[in-house]
Amino acid sequence: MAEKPTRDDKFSFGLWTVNYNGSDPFGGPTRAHLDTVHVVEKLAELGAYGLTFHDDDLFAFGSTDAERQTEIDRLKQAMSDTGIEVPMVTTNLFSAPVFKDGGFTSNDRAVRRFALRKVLRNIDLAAELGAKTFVMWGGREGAEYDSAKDIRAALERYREAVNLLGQYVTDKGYDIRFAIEPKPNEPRGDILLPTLGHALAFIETLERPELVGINPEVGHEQMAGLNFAAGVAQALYAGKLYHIDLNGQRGIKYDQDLVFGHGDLQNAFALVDLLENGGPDGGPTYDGPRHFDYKPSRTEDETGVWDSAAANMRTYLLLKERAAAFRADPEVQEALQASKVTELSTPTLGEGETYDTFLADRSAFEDFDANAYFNGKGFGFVRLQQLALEHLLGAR
Ligand code: ASC
Ligand code: MN
Ligand code: MN
Ligand code: MN
Repeated sequence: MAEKPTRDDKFSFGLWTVNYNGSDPFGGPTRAHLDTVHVVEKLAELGAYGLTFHDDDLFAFGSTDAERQTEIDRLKQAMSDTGIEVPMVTTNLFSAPVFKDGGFTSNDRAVRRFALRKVLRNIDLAAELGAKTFVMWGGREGAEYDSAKDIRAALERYREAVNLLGQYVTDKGYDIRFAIEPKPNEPRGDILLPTLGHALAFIETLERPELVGINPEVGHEQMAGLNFAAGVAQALYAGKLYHIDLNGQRGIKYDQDLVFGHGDLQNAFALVDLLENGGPDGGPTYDGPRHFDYKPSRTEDETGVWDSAAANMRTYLLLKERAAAFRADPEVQEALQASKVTELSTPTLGEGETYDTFLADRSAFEDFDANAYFNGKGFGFVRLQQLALEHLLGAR
């Protein structure tokens, strides 16, 4: 059975996650606010290594400079008392009424200028606290009505903003990279850069694409009906997995932010296998924070909050253990061979083969009997998936 989490597991939590007070569009808070220092102490006790936050989680929007500094100092003290780090910081451009039509892409230019200044100030704080990643979730960057937003202009303003931020961290010499977090909808009817694929394409248009990657969230891709583990594999393939938000989601509905594994468990297994083992071909893995962006359900009290925080980490470690057993099982190795999963890593063309030699290879086409080739034989993918499921269930 998986051990208790340690700092080496690199588990981190958003301050807004354990501090979710239960408010939803239909009802108010069911829990009291938790003080930041208490949160840091509890997370350290549970075995996490990191805390992340939006500026407004740490000090309320509109705080005076003195109030802001008091909260920063209290956090710093808690960090040095517990060893908790701040690996990532993000800016809230979605809660305050002024951002009702977005921040970087509000139709209102003064709002866009204010949003950018808010972010620049928060980047200074991120650098001061040693954060290496700056996440941008553009929750209000979107629209409900097609006629209300010029999407091409909005993308151009988004690009303008991120280019400025890239220039800023470069000039300041900050060791910070940006990670864009996609989400298809909620709170806006449609959000810009709705999936990780949209974000990856956008990043290539930037002045400093190397400074910008993505922060995909399990539930956000699943809200779009997409396969999260497959999307993360593409992000790793592109060298763009700069951060990750782990949680659980059950199908295409509102953003549930459940505990990691409390949604599509088989896909969570595939994800942990990918992050830890690099998948079947042992490709690139991920060594950044395992960051949980979840919401303890509003039915829970404070004990339930810490139980749910611990559950995220324990589930991750259990899946890691099960994924290692899956990879080590000789029958799985044999099934991967039989299913030709490993054969996909062999280049389609031979070494040094040109289209001339390829066209001259009669065995590839003229003499290839496509109708008889498989002779009714299948790939055996179902057997392979059942082996994965049995490892996931602890039955092997
Ligand atoms: C973020 C992030 C989200 C949202 C959400 C706010 O920074 O990653 O998914 O903000 O948690 O409630
Ligand atoms: Mn979410
Ligand atoms: Mn998130
Ligand atoms: Mn979230």
